[in-house]
Amino acid sequence: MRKALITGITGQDGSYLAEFLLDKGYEVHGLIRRASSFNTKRIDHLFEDPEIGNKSLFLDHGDLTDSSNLNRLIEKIRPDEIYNLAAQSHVQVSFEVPEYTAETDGIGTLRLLDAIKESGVKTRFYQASTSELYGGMPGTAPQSEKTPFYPRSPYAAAKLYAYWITVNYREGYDLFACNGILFNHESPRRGETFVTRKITRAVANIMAGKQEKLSLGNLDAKRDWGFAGDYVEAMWLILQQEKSQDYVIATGETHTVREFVELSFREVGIDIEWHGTGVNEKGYNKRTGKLLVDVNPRYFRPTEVELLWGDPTKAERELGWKRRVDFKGLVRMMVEADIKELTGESVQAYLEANVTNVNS
Ligand code: NDP
Ligand code: GDR
Repeated sequence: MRKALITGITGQDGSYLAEFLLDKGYEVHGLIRRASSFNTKRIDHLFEDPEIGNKSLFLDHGDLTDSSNLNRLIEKIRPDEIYNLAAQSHVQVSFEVPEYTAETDGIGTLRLLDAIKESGVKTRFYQASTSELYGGMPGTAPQSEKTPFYPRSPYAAAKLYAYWITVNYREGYDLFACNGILFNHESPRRGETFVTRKITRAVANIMAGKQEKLSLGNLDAKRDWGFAGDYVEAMWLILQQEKSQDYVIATGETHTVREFVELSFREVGIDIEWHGTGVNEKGYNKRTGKLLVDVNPRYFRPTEVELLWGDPTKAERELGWKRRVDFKGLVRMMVEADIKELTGESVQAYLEANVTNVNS
């Protein structure tokens, strides 16, 4: 039985990856942080499965800021594969906690790599690198493994260090260490403060009469959004190759935040009509004239990344990987899940029973 260690197992990607690896017959170990309340919501269902719970899935307390703990865990578990997904992953928050973000996302990666090197444990290491590395490089899209980096946030700068220290330990100490440069990927398990989930939750809340309107920041930002479930397969494939290398994982399409908003509301039968520009831009229900979306500068970032658009050619050719869920499918999946979570009903059933909410 192969053993994998996942840092960040309680996060969006960690939960999908744990499912994926358990399904492949791995023994999965997850690093979790001690919290004052339960933080295992995304993986609790795995423990409820008698085939998996207590047999193939194990959790250990730890933190990427604590080297002695990481050294001990690697010695104890001796994993065949390590997926380093743990991070302070919110770009806007990284402007508020830059030093902590650097400690966790940058030096945390070094701590893990060094623990592997010092332990002598033969393992394969995956680093969760990000399209944020490309940041503000003008005139370079779609972005591939060859595109230069230009980080535009404390988060991206910390991840830049993590990227290069992974390359350095690969070259210097012959570790099997790879970067997956993943573009944005979302799901019904996405954290509620990332823009996609914020939008789909707001659509569900507005439909249920629990929220008046949705306030957003930059509506013109463009992102290459895929489905997290597809992306964890790519992480695994990267570690199954003969040679350790770095790969861009993306859909090859880019869309604005505005398009994500429009499509999400369309899923529940609402067309958005935009008026005004910049901070004065507002989105109305085209049929009723009701205000549904506005812009709040508190969601602007000191430095913004305007365009991310990935070129997944290398991954498609060498890993045989391709995204299954497209942009429309992703929006539909997330809106449906949020309506179901809030009302217990499908979108169809909900719309039939609440026609007035759409039109009022
Ligand atoms: P989430 O924010 O959903 O999950 C982050 C995970 O890291 C959580 O399990 C969190 O624990 C854990 N964590 C945070 N700080 C520490 C720490 N100091 N020590 C140990 N664990 C910690 O992120 P995603 O699942 O979306 O992303 C996974 C990784 O991929 C991250 O590194 C992210 O930066 C990167 N990435 C994500 C992309 C995306 O679009 N989702 C794209 C490219 C890269 P807790 O639950 O306790 O908070
Ligand atoms: P991002 O994701 O910064 O790309 O990082 P996020 O969803 O936070 O922002 C995407 C774009 O939407 C704009 N935006 C808003 N963002 C948020 N969060 N809230 C808003 O109200 C809002 N309004 C507009 C942002 O300005 C931005 O342009 C994610 C994270 O998962 C990182 O960890 C990962 O590395 C990258 O994706 C790839």
